[in-house]
Amino acid sequence: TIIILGSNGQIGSELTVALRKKFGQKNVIASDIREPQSIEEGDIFEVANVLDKNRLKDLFIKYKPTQIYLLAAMLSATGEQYPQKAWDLNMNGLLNVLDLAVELGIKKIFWPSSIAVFGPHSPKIDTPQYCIMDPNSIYGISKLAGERLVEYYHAKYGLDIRSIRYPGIISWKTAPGGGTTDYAVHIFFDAIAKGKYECFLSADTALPMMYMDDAIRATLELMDAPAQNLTIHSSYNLAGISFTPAEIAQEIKKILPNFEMSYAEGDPRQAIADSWPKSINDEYAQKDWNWKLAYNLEDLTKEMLKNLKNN
Ligand code: VAH
Repeated sequence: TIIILGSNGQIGSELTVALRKKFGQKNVIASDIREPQSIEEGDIFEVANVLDKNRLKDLFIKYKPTQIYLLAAMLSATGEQYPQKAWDLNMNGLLNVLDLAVELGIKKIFWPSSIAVFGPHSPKIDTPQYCIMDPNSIYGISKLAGERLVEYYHAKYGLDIRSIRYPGIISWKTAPGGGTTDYAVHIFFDAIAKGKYECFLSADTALPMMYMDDAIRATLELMDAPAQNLTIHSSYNLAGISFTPAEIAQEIKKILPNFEMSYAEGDPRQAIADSWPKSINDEYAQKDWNWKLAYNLEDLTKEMLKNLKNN
């Protein structure tokens, strides 16, 4: 069986659907701190707080998972409002899963990192797998510490834990919660609903982004890769596509000519975005597990507007 912790989130909700398709509905247990809005007939859901180690242990003993996906975390913007909670959730949630996986012999774990692990002194363009990493958001600090932990648990206990440094992820099914890259999701919702969007990042703020379908496929392909091919045991860079708010607005205008973009000044998320890379080098993902991106900015824009129009 497969357990996803944080199954209600932006990635978790779509990963749960993909895993049920891949492994069968009966073999996938979705779990989050509260019940989701809707549970389909036959779906298995368990309420659990990843900070409640005993509850997690009960779940792991009950379902004997061969894989665990830990998606529960507090993202960058919310983390700056509640730094102690962000650190507690992101670090102790991970430690609970790592220690229980060692204790119970759970074979494979997926844990997401982020481009947020890079900071002001990291190279901004074509950021490499290995470089200076001085994150200055609590979320980025917790993800960098998490990467050090997962590499340690792999080396010390032989844990097969795999990870991706996700760029900003763009999707339409579940709204993101408290991220800095969320503008690239909200812009589509507002373009359809209001024909205009006021962006909280400046027009020239380039960030690495990725369409959700690519992010989910990358996750499953990494988890399916033969362990002996993997040379990175912290977290794999994944490049996605880099664009600015002005560029994505331009792409939307090709389909919705009357769309109007405006920019708000002084949003605290600007400083977080400015500390992150503009583009990422993912040669290790290409080499170790043959990663290939499918959706470019044009494809992503078409998909998002098509799905939101029909949704
Ligand atoms: C955030 N969406 O904005 C997340 C992600 C790279 C960005 O980590 O915090």
